[in-house]
Amino acid sequence: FSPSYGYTDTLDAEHYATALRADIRKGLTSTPKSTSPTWFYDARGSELFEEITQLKEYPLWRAELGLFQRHARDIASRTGARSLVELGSGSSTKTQLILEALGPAGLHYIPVDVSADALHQAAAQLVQDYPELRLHALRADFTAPLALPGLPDRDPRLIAFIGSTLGNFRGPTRVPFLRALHGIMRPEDFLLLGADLVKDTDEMIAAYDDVEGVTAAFNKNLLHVLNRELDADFEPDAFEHRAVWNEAEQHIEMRLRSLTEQRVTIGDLDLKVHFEPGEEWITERSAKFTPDGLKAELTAAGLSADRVWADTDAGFVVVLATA
Ligand code: AVJ
Repeated sequence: FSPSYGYTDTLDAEHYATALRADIRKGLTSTPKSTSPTWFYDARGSELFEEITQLKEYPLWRAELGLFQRHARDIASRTGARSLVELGSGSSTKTQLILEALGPAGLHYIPVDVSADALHQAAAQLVQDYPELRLHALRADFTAPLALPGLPDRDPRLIAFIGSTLGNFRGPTRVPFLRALHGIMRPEDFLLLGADLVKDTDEMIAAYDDVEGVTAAFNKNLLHVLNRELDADFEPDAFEHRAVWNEAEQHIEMRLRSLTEQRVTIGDLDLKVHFEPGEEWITERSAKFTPDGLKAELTAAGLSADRVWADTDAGFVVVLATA
């Protein structure tokens, strides 16, 4: 007997390639060059992100884990959810605490991620550990409108958007995104949000520039993805990893800095991209929040932050919001 799970891929080869090409063409012909962090997460990128979560310089992942260890029961009893939808589920490690608190028997769990490998790995393990869990993995880009696979009409749903993934949205796009989430929620549903807070600049930068160079490898993995997926000829050694705090926009920027003047060919785009010596390409933005700012954004999206759990040492909050 091997327990099974459902799987829907909304990012079939064609969708993935179309979205990748559009983003890379636009991003590498803009000034400054700037691309979406979505493309980091192939199998290797997902593995490197898992390593990042274990770094001493990256306390946010553990801070959120601790908040779930302390408050999962409270979250479960406040929501009474029988369906859990997780956006950007990755390895689903932390989600297990929520699953267990909600009661996995008969619970519908919909992990949503762009990485097929991460989804299959997590799903296979979860259905083995919780054979009565009704798991349906959804490979999708959750920044686009989401069609959820059949969930029971009755019973409240919990949408989990944890790990400070909301930080990947730029300021002006966050409220529209949250409003779209509000749009797929019914009055009885809940949103569980994890967000990293603004703190000491050096601490924030260190979280994206660890001494072991794991984050640098994660950043440069983008070049390997583009070489493979778009027939490009990026030379990873010709770029340097950088992490910078953007005070005006309240986000960390991960950048790839071109060490020399160079011209890169992206075969599948029929595009040659020129880099000045020292030119910096923004590969990810990771916004940091204040509790009041986050509440204001939720309110502007029609949501209300009913409960906030904080780790004040690490500077991280988990918010439970209602529609
Ligand atoms: C998964 C988007 C929350 O921004 O902290 C970690 C990704 N990038 N180190 C973050 C990431 C570099 C992470 N998020």
